[in-house]
Amino acid sequence: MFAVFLTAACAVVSVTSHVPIATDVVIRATDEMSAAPDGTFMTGVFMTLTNDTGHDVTLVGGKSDAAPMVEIHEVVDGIMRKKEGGLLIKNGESAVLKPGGNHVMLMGMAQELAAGGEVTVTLAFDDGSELEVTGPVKVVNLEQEHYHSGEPSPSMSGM
Ligand SMILES: [Cu+2]
Repeated sequence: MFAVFLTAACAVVSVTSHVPIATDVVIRATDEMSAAPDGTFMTGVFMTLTNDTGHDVTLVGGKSDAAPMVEIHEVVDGIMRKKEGGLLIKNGESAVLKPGGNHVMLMGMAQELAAGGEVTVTLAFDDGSELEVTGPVKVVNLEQEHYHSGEPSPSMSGM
């Protein structure tokens, strides 16, 4: 009995000490700007990840019931793209995932994501560890971030 109890206690410790801590998790509510050319929707997940694990970690991807695809993105010259190799968070440092910067991307969603609910995303790190984060779906201002690689076309939003 004692050995079983010890094993369970150790499992809890390993979960809390080897994964960064997520705070201020927000999922952006979709709108006409988040429609992909193939008719699906995509949106950003923003948060602060603080790495107190004792070692460097890299956020490499994730999964969510809300979307078939989850990618790690960066924004370069106002255009977002997949961040090759993932997002490195050095030990003792925090990574701020925000509009116009690095973010987690939910992709391939069949429906728009209305403000008001909650979404859970399981983040995956390069060492095989996972972190489940849940945040509210909110309207987030995206003026610094273009969701399409072409020029913004406000005139098309009414079509
Ligand atoms: Cu993105």
